[in-house]
Amino acid sequence: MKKRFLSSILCAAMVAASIAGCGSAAPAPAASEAPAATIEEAEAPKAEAPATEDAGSEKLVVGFAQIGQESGWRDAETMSIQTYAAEHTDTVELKFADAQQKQENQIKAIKSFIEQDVDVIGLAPVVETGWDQVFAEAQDAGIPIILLDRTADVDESLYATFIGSDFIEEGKEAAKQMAELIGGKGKIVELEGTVGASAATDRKTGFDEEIAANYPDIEIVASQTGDFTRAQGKEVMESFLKSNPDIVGVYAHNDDMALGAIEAIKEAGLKPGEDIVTVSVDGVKGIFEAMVAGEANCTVECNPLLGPLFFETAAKLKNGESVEKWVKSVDGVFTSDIAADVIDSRAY
Ligand code: GYE
Repeated sequence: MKKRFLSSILCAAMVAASIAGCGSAAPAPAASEAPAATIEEAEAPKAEAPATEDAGSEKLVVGFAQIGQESGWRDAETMSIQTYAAEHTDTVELKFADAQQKQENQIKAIKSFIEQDVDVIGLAPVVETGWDQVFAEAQDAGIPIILLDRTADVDESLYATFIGSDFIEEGKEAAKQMAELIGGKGKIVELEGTVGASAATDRKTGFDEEIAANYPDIEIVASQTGDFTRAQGKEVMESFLKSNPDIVGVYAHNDDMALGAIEAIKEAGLKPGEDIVTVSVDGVKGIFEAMVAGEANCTVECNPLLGPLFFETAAKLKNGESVEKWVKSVDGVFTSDIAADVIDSRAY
């Protein structure tokens, strides 16, 4: 109990520090620097461009190859991008492709953006490998690529920048939170994200390494992919529970899978949040509701509201300005103790 209390103070302090940081930070990078819960401002409609603006100035044309609709997090990101475009039709044109979870569809979309000669291509790579050729084609056509929210395993010269979180750090933080929740010992299971996705590979590496290095009495007895979806999170958790009846915790690489796992735990006649604790990543509304209901324990935030920063970065690239190779999001950690206090301020 004491530990939980301390962790809630830590969370509250982090939130306070982030809010303070938000207020004093420079406006453009603030979208990524601020915790998602406090950046609604970045999504607010901007003032219309003045009528005097050069009527002949070209719009920024951006193609974005989205992964699909696997999670609440993904939907929030899509909404952030589309809302920004809809609110800036005077300066921005968005060509949006939903690849329905398939790399081949993302590659087709990129090729079509190249044919249409867009100014900048944005991509959330469903998996890390297999991009060299199509990225080289974009480079030959003089079109910069922005990697949004997931990284690609290619030479750095093939893309302009990566905008997103540090998944290894998220995994390490999740491990610390899990250890605290279960008192440093016990058997736990891990629900992995999409096989080959940077967000899954790194969240696993960070978590597993932190446990192995610092918590010898915690054993990860099973680890399997649930593809970042609620349905598969539930399905995999059902089989975990059958073969490992004595587990005390579940770590899920995203909240949607944790929400699926919570359903499975309940159907097995156990109490999620008590008999089996949950730690997951993202910070979507659904996990806050579960925490308020006492059925989930902790989420490590990962900001999906990247639309404004994405377009601002694309505009810089079009103007030939330099951008950092990694624009890192700074995210918070939320435990059930403070969920009720912050749930209304959550923007996604
Ligand atoms: O955590 C998960 C989504 O790439 C960071 O993808 C993103 C991850 C996010 O499906 O919910």
